[in-house]
Amino acid sequence: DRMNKMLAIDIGASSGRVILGSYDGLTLQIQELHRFDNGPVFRNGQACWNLDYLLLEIKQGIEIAGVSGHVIDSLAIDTWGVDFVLLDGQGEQLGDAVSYRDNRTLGMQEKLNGLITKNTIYTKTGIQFLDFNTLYQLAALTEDRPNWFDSVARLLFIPDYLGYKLSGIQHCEYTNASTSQLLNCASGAWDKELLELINVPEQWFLPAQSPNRLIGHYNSKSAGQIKVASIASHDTASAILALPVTGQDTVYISSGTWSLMGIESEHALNSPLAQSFNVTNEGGAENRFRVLKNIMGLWLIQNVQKEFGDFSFAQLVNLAKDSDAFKSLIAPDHPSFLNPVNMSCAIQDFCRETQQVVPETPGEFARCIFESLAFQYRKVWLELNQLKPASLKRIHIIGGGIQNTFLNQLCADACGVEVRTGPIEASAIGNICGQLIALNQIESVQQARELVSNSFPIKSYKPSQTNEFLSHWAKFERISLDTPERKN
Ligand code: ADP
Ligand code: LRH
Repeated sequence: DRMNKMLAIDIGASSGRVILGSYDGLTLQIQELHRFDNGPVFRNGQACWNLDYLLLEIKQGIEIAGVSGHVIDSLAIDTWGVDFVLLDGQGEQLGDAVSYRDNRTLGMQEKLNGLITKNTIYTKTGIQFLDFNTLYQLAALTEDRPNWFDSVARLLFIPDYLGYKLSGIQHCEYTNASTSQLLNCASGAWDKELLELINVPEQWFLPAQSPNRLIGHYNSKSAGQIKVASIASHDTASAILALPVTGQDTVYISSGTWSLMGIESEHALNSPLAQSFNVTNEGGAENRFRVLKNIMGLWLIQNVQKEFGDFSFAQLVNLAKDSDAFKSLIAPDHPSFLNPVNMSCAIQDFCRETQQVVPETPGEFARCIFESLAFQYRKVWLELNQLKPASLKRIHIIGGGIQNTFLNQLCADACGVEVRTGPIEASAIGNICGQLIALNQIESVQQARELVSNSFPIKSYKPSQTNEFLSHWAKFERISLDTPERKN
């Protein structure tokens, strides 16, 4: 029998890659064919995504596969959540693809609070309150009402839009649509009341369809006609599909630009306790829920890296190791870190305003960021343990961030449990497994996870310095509460 070959087009907030997956019926192998930078760009005064550039890079990656002689069964796209493109009646893009980091949503949550209770929104959608949810982005847009607004015929989320540009097919995939905070978590349908509240017609949306199905074709120059699959197109959903464990005793962290930390559940956990932790219930493959929290993640170090210029991530990790422990801590999720003009200055301001030592060197910044993330992991670990008492045994980290072995160890130390890591390219691997399901080569998420576990190595980290973390826990709690105002 010949191998199945699939292309995963996985675009995170910091980089995009085209990865070839080869499946021989027993194991899966991956090979990176193309990698390109991604990040917010400024357009018309707003933080946006450069989708034309991303499309060119995607097409280039597909041609690399063709020119290398690979016969490709299918391809599929996953990206970050919440953001979207609007189309007119002719299917042409209207306005820019504004990034979730743009500040147009400032104050929108408060505005909607006057019209509907947070409790109603949470009970309906199960989605965590984040300023940048599609709900608040659309509220900001309808308030702005640019002159093209009345011409809108369709809203496509970013991966659906990129898929449309390849295949001509307009589609709405469920896992990514669920991040909008506009889907009802019980029915999976668009919530009419929420849409009316923000003056958005329901016709803009297609019904959200569960992933792992074939939806169209792409005609490439060198690889011929390739099937286009719809997989769990929210990158985090694909990453969690590729978790090499099937038990219910594991907390995952999908570690990249964001750290998405949580558990999988058959049912949405949208109780008042869950709401008090602002835990989200995003949709997963096979109608499972991703009960998780967003943590600001490696975005913090990405910015510091750019500001200091000369250091690789590996070098910053080494400098952090050589710096003093527990000198300065930040609350990673503080709004002042979402899109600051200068991250290093925002961190210094935070430390100054909370009466701590102010970091100055790259190593001191990196140490502060990694330790603070580890403390935040502990905070969320404790909350998840309250939602699932006595059942959680370890943490499993996937994604590019696991190359930071120092942070993996800090996570084990701070949480006082074993941490396992791998694979690195979890989103791309989950994307490929989704295609294998669409191609009828494997049957289920369970089988996908067994395949991942048989194909990629896993590392283990045992907790060692938990007492040191515990002795600074009260300080972390203090600075987490005592937070300065958001500046923008
Ligand atoms: P995303 O998909 O959100 O763009 P990735 O999953 O690709 O992000 O993870 C990228 C992050 O992984 C980087 O921001 C960096 O912090 C971390 N990383 C990558 N390589 C290394 C390395 N060699 N050492 C330490 N950290 C690394
Ligand atoms: C991670 C991610 C995350 C979303 C954010 C917008 O890439 O998709 O799950 O909350 O980006």
